[in-house]
Amino acid sequence: MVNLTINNQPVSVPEGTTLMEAAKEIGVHVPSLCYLKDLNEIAACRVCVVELEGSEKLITSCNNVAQEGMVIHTNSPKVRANRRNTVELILSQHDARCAICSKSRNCLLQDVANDLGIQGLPYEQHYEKRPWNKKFPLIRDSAKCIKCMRCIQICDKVQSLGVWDVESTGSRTTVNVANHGNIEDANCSLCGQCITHCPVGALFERNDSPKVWDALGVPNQITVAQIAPAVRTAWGEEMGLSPDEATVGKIAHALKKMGVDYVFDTTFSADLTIMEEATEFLQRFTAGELDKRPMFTSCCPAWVRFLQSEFPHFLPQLSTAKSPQQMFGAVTKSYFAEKIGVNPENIHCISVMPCVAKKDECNKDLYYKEFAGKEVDTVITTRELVAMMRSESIHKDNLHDIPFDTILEDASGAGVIFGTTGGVMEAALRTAYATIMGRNPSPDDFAMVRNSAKEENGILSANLQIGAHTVNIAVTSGLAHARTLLKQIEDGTAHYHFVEVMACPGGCVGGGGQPVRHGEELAPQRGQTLYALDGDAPVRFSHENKDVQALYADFMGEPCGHLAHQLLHTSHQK
Ligand code: HC0
Ligand code: SF4
Repeated sequence: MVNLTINNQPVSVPEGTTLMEAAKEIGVHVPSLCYLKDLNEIAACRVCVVELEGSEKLITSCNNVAQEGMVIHTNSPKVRANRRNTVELILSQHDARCAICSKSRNCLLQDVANDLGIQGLPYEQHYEKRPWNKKFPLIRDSAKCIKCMRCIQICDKVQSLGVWDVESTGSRTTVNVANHGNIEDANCSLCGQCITHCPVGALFERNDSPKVWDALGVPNQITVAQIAPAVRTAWGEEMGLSPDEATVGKIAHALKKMGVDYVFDTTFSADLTIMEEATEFLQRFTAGELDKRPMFTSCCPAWVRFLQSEFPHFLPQLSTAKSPQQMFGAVTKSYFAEKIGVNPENIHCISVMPCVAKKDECNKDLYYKEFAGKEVDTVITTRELVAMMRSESIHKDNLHDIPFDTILEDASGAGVIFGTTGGVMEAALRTAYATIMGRNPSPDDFAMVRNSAKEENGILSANLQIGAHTVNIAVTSGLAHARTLLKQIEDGTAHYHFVEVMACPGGCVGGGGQPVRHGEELAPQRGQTLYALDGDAPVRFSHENKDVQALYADFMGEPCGHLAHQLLHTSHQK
């Protein structure tokens, strides 16, 4: 252990602990704009300076480690003056029109400047506004970038994509798409992790809420909304609600208040996806189609984009099942439209997703009888949903649980856990087991697939015995982990039958469209919320979803049958 003094308090920390972490041990917060634990400890912003007694110069606390006998002051007059000057210089190169910024009220720079009492700038402001394709789902505003390098690090180290890079040198140093490229041509998966790790408003999603408001105002148009599993775990964070209070029924109520005609749960179509995907898996598995092993899940569009751009030879191994979002749109504009007697042309399908890549996935077209158009018309993120609630003056105290509309209402616990890493696999295994064995397993029999983040390389693998069959499965999240797994499959060191990949660490609960709490990775605790909902659910198997059963009986026929293929499956080739 190393003993030192911070702000006149003694502290003992293990060797190698940074000064910032040591201060945290005794409840002292040292501000920073760039620091990300284990990912970005490069002192790019220099806001985290502290005073070391006996040293002329201030030192940065995020990348200097505690040493025996150090006497540190984190907030001395000298520190405050230096920190203030640093932040003033950053602000002089930043478009600080906070009232019209996407990150206003949730911006680290705003917080630090406010905490330092900065109310004017001694420097003239200069910032560069570069052009950007505003139609792309991910937007970058160069005038807001503070060169903290977080986006570069998260994209490089966690997603192994390297979309962002440093450009120019000295005072002209900035961040841009690597190799001076365009974002459309970069291998951007649209996972949105750069957005959720940007401390300011330099990265954000395309705002599609105006499209929703417009759709709600079109006379004689029916609006149908679906709410993704992971949204329920996080929207309450922005509204001051605990996980217990922030129910999905309240989101349904809020959407109805905004004027949406029908509100459903994507969990319904997650169950439908399992019916298709588990059937497809068993067909491939029992047919011994070795060339198509492993079968990969296909419901994460960022993962699909990653394969399309970097590993196209694996595309035939993706399940052909559409994602629950797209299946929901397809069912809405076929079966549901017929049930309510409305022309699908007159339905606007809205998705509320934790995800940025879903804004791209929804560009797929549906062809059904005379209808040719989008399955899903508009996708908004959890953050956009909360912003819409605010703009409609919807207060948490005025919301209560309402049920989803019929006839796409029922939802199982298996569908709910789709929103967290391992959830799709677990749900599929529950149904695959029932199909093979003719009886349900205990719902928690496959709980061993839940903790891929705890594995050394982030890849959880297991050999499962189902009757006479041994099924080798793997689960991972984060594209760097996925890349490792693909390399293992390519070089023959790993052999699986079925693999689940979600691009965002922890799965959709940690999605790029979820609310941001700077410095906190909330995916694990949001995932626990989904497991608790599954544990309490009256139905825990996708194949026992009554409305899914009715859909097959009344309309769709058999899983993987002719109509199911037409409406619920797709090719992922680009
Ligand atoms: Fe997900 Fe999904 S679980 S990808 O994360 O499969 O976005 O929540 O909606 O489609 O259901 C996201 C979340 C979904 C889909 C579902 C899947
Ligand atoms: Fe979207 Fe979920 Fe994939 Fe993240 S893990 S890109 S939130 S579908």
